[in-house]
Amino acid sequence: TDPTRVDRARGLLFGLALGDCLGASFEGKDGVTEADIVRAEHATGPLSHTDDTALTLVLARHLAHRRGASNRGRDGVDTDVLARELAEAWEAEPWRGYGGGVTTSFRLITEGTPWREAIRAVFPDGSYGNGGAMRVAPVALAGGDVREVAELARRSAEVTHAHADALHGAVCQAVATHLALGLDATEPVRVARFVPPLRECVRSALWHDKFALVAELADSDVDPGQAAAALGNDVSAPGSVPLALLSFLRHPGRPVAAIRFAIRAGGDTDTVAAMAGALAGAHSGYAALPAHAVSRLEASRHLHLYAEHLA
Ligand code: F2R
Ligand code: MG
Ligand code: MG
Ligand code: MG
Repeated sequence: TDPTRVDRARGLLFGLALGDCLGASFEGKDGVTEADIVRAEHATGPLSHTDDTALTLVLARHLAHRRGASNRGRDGVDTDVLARELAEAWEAEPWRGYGGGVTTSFRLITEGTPWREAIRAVFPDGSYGNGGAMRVAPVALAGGDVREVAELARRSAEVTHAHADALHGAVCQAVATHLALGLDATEPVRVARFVPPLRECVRSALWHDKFALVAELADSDVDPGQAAAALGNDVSAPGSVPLALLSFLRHPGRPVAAIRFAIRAGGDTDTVAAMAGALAGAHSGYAALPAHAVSRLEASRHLHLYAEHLA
């Protein structure tokens, strides 16, 4: 049966956290097998998350507090407040595996530097890292339509990432997640439902080429290594967001398979698996996630809370 809105909201947040936690222990490792990942899924003890889930929770809380009367359009993200909230989360737990550039930005913000200045301190043209995309998924629940989701995504990412490719990555991930939320989970997933709106929201030749490749590979039997070679699997936004989308599209209705594919593709495994998990969870819902692994997630209580708020 088609999952309810709240089941999809939970699926989105728990799918993201599950991908992050499972992917984290395989970051940068070669030759990871399906059996290695299955072992990680079935182990005991808490599953701890990284910066991906930590900052997703910050954005989810930010959006949840801005629901109601002022929930339409630009009011959903207050950039000055969000920049401070993200930097405070880093300051409280700097050991969660943050990128080098964003670490400097967050330190400067906590010291009082305006965010627009702080985010160009390390990279004058801005970071093209995937940090804006990795945390953006809750925006898919806050925006009413594709246009609004794209605008909220851009605003949520620009407080750390000034480079156009980082913003494109956040828009792509948020819009794709919004589309996944709206699809009937009992029907086949068609790539043609994703590519035209993504092309419309992300106006860049580089990204249009990536979408064309994703569409081609979604109907093929490429293995994770081949997918990574074709699309990239690194910490840049264009080198990771398309791979996450492909991981989801290749495994409709099977969130765990999407996450495993993302991890076996190697490279930035926590982030690609987190983004694939958000897409797959938004589409299939919480009940489709593995109960044992989900019960071990460190942030379980807050994930439930924000899913209910944002649904
Ligand atoms: N950083 C990691 N993983 C590697 C380190 C793990 C750590 N040592 C540990 O185990 O504790 N993971 C997390 O970072 C990614 C998100 O990054 P974000 O938030 O975008 O950060 P940043 O620093 O802005 O960008 C990441 C790197 O990309 C390169 N880069 C970006 N823009 C650049 C530019 N304009 N010119 C040159 N290089 C640029 C830099 O190497 C940045 O450090 C996620 O994977 C998350 O899980
Ligand atoms: Mg991480
Ligand atoms: Mg970031
Ligand atoms: Mg990562």
